[in-house]
Amino acid sequence: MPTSQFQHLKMTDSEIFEAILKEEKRQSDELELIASENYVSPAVLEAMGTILTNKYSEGYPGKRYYAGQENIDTVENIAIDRVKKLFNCEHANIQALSGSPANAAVYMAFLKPGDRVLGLSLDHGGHLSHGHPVNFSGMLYQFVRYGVEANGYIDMDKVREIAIKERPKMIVAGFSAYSRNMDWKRFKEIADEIGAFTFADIAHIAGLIAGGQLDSPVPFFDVISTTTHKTLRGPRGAIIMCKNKYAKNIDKAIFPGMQGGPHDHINAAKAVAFKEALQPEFKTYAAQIIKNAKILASELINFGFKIVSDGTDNHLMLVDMSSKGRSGKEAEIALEKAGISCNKNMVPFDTRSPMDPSGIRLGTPAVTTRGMKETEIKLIAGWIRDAVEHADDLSKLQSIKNEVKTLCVSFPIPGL
Ligand code: DSN
Repeated sequence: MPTSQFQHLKMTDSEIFEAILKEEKRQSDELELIASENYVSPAVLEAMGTILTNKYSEGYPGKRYYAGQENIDTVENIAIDRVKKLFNCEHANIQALSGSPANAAVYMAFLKPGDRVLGLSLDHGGHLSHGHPVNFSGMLYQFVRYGVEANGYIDMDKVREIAIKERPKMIVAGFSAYSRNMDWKRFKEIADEIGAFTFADIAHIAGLIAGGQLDSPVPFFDVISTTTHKTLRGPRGAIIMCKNKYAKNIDKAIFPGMQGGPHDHINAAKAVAFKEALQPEFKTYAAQIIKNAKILASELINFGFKIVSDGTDNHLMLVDMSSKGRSGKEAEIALEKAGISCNKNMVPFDTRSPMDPSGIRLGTPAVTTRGMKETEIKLIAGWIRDAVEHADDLSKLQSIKNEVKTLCVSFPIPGL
């Protein structure tokens, strides 16, 4: 429902109402190229805003610590069944509150503090929760790292060399800024050579896997986590999937290990999103995300931008702004002034800092949800070029912003 129709909020809390209204307008009038963001359907939004938020339901369906769970159990069982169908996994826990807590639960289920884990470096596209020293994962566990090569690809022979030398107890495969296919089978073969557990964090690409466009780690890996709000297009949250033999460990790690009461309103919205992702249209959506990303990458390359690994197999790309004499931060700011959101990002082997890196990360899940295709993506690529090349020209940025708004009005976000 459009925010303007929220009669109660408008009456009781005009400050918050106004802020939400303005954010709705910002999202409507501007282009979202942050690779991890998306727009949920009105049905997902409705489920999130329900009285299920009033309930406490520690435990799992049929085994709760509080009374009054018959409807909550129905919701959770439906959500679990849908995840199993969507990803063809043996066991699913849908209670994780978000990606990092899900990953914390995975580590808790499989490791002891101090155990050695192999993961992709954050500055080569990994994630904070894959062992960065400022994150709980890097503080509690002894992470060793693999990275990408100069060509921007992970070299699986190098991963094997590091794994054999370091003998980690777990290998983590997953990323927040890597644009190439993951060789899940090879990761598993390497892990088997050294007796390590395999953990895939598919937060970024879960929707592309569910939509049948990318290979799945589920047949090979011991445990898989994903957030539900990126390409999967659900509410903010996460799930964990694993082989049946690890089900108890994962469930115990989530509750009582990590979390208290699950967020039942969010779990209902997850179930709604999983149903949407099971529809044939979702496959078309996932395929279009990748088509759009490939078009965006090739247009930008034609305009003289350097893209890490020279292209993409998924929904995202890293653009090295030094190819245009800009920093990532300068590009992010110029694009924001032009009505285009993205995030500054380190590129592999970056000599700059995380707060002022060389690159930006771009992704197509959100613009694809709006229905944008090749024609619109080409326009967007042109605006990116113009904004970056005229980053100091405020009137140019404003004129791009006006054009962005005109395009956005023709491709409204769902439910508005
Ligand atoms: N913040 C997410 C992203 O943008 O990739 C990862 O946690």
